[in-house]
Amino acid sequence: MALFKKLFAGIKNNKWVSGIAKLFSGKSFSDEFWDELENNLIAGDTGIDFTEEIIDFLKDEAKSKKLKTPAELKDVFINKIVDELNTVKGMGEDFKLTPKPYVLLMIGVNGSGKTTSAGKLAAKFQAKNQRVVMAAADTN
Ligand SMILES: Nc1nc2c(ncn2[C@@H]2O[C@H](COP(=O)(O)OP(=O)(O)OP(=O)(O)O)[C@@H](O)[C@H]2O)c(=O)[nH]1
Ligand SMILES: [Mg+2]
Repeated sequence: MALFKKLFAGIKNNKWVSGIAKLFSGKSFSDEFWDELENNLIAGDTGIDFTEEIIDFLKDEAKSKKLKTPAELKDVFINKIVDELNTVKGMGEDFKLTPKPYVLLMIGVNGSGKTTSAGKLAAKFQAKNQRVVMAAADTN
């Protein structure tokens, strides 16, 4: 759980996170609340299938637990995301940067964020005094 505390502490000032937090401070479960939540999740890369799963799950929880306000649903929402993150293989584990040279291969469809993620990783490694070399390649 320490990982998620760190993760949430690191992103608490993020615009997207504060938008979601604001949404969950709303007064009622209006259609607007569910629409806004759906839009925010999709904009936050949650993916259409998982977004639908979250919304359906939260609607069921709100109904079965007779919740009246989004604030009462906030912890249920957070736990749902944390449970999903916990299913990701290697979640929370550090990269083991051995043996040297340590090679990371980024593969993905066009525009899926490879270069951005490579840049973020390179910055992290450099901050730990690792030397980073980047190389790009393409299929033909
Ligand atoms: N929402 C969101 N956008 C991202 C993320 N990472 C990258 N982007 C944006 O997605 C767009 C494409 O990112 P790139 O890093 O250029 O993707 P790429 O896979 O290297 O793209 P190609 O080299 O063209 O295949 C840019 O506008 C990025 O700002 C992310 O984690 N979330
Ligand atoms: Mg790229």
